[in-house]
Amino acid sequence: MACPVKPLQLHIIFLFALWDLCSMLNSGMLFPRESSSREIKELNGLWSFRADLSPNRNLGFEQAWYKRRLAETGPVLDMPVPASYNDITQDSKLRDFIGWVWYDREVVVPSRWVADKNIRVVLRVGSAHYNSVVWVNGVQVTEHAGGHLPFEAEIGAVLRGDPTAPCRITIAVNNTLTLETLPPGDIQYLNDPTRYPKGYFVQNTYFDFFNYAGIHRSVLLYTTPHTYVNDITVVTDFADGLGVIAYDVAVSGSASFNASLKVTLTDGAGRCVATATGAAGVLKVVAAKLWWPYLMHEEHGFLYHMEVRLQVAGARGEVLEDQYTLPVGIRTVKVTSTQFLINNKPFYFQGVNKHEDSDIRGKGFDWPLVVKDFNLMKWLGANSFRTSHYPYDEEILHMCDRHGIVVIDESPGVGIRDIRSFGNASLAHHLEVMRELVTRDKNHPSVVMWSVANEPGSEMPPAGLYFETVIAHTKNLDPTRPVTYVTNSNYARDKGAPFVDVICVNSYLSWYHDPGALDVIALQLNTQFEEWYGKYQKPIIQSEYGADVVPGLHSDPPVMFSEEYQVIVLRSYHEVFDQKRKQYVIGELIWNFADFMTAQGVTRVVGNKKGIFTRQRQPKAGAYTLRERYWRIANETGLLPPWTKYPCSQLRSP
Ligand code: BDP
Repeated sequence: MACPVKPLQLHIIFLFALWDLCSMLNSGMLFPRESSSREIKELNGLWSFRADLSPNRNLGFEQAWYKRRLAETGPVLDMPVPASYNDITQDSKLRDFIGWVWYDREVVVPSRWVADKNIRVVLRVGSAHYNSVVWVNGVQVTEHAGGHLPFEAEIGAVLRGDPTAPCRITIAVNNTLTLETLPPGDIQYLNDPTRYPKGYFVQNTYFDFFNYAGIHRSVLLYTTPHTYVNDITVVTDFADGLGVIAYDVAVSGSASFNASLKVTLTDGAGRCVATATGAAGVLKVVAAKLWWPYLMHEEHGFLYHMEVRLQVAGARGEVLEDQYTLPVGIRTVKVTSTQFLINNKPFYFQGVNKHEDSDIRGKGFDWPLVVKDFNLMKWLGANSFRTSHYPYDEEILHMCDRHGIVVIDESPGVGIRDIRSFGNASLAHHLEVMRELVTRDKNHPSVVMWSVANEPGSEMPPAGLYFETVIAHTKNLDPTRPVTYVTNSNYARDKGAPFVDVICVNSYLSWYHDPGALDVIALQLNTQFEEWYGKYQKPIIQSEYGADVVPGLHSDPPVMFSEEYQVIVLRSYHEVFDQKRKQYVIGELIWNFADFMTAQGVTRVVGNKKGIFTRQRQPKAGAYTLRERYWRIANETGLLPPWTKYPCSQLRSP
């Protein structure tokens, strides 16, 4: 008997039902895009800035600085947005400041936006570290807990309250980390009056990067019509050349009940390849072009464009429209006990770990840096990176989609090591952060796996239930992607490993363990892999390995911190990777792509120097070692067309 629904569709509809049932991702966080119905006004540039230096850091709230121009409350500085504020001035107090800082600026809002009640005016902050409160003309419009992720507020009502007033936006940001924030930290008061001045405190953190703060990503205003596309979810699959995109559109606004929706899919040349109607449906693409990773296919990073057009009848019978276009890549991801499959083909992560970090800007988004980093990754032959140790700017993920760079998308759950950070309040916040992260990044084809944490105290008793809960929650939010966390714990005592899909393990052999002993790496790494695989039978990624290098420091025989030492560490690891990647090792991510700033301490010489590039993005010897290796692996797969083949002899190696 003919089956009315084909198995492929059945599979995808099942995944979707699961997604719908569990995720409740209805409140969307669509990336702001201009369209015939949406406008954007960027608010990047110079803002007024004032750190609250009062002993309890609360003067700004006590004196209600949000009620007037910040410049009227006291002395202000020019502060660029986006940027971390820490390295902008010559003041070390500001570099290491903990507490509330205040930003404000006035904005000219097009009068049309204010006059037309059918227009929603939304204020969006790409990210601010870490906790923020936002006011418009003295009225609080939103607050948000946590950095790295966007938040927004509809401000039309405030603007219309007094259309003649200039629109003043005030944002207060607090970088204090507590045992219940992500990442966790804690404030320690040092009360010995013979050693510290009164009220002296320090911010302890459990991660190895500088605690940069401020408004790190774009701030903008955007408009939508009153009834609007609030969210879109797509899940893709394919079989026998037929691509399938199951979509679900969440509509919000007073007239959402009588909205009609048309969905049109176009290919790279703008040709329409599929259409559908209704808030949920399936687009079928004949002879579909799949989304492939860089170096896995000649045409990597292929994207279709899915235009969602929503129509509702206005009060006078006129048609009101909203239009949003989402880039979509058709691809699948699966994990077996030994492989990571993209489009049913084994994928090997030959990649890097990164940081959002650079001179002067700190963690502030910067296009030249982003584009330079993509050029370097492609030069290196890297096909992937992990967003260690927090979600990166959405523009970076768009670049990954377009360039076919595969992403392990990590939450800011870095350094959950104090037993008190496994309590209910921390867990609730972690679940909320995962919800925000999946909501933001679920449609990126480049994102193939979620990482819920880095190097937590996963041997501690509460870690089992904690990670079982966070991982199950993430799988509920997104049943289509594997979930992991990155561990450096002992394989036999790791409490969360039973719940992850892929084992991601960090080790620093001949560095933190057996420093200087290069000859133990191969043996110990082999043991590491055999033990983890033996116990869990899950594929393994070496999610960090590496060695610090002071650029330009040479030594033969190699000693720690020299360029030669890093090269030998890398080669010793590679030897073992080459044996194990024939079995169950599915990837290697160098620590780190580039040198980055850390807190001051006796183990760090102006930051962490494990980069294969300097902080200014110049290659160290290790970069050439890795480049030679990555291109050799890429060429081995036999998938590359001749134009990408790099004869290894042309690659310089020290
Ligand atoms: C790992 C951490 C990473 C550090 C690295 C190092 O995951 O954040 O920067 O060690 O010490 O354990 O270089």
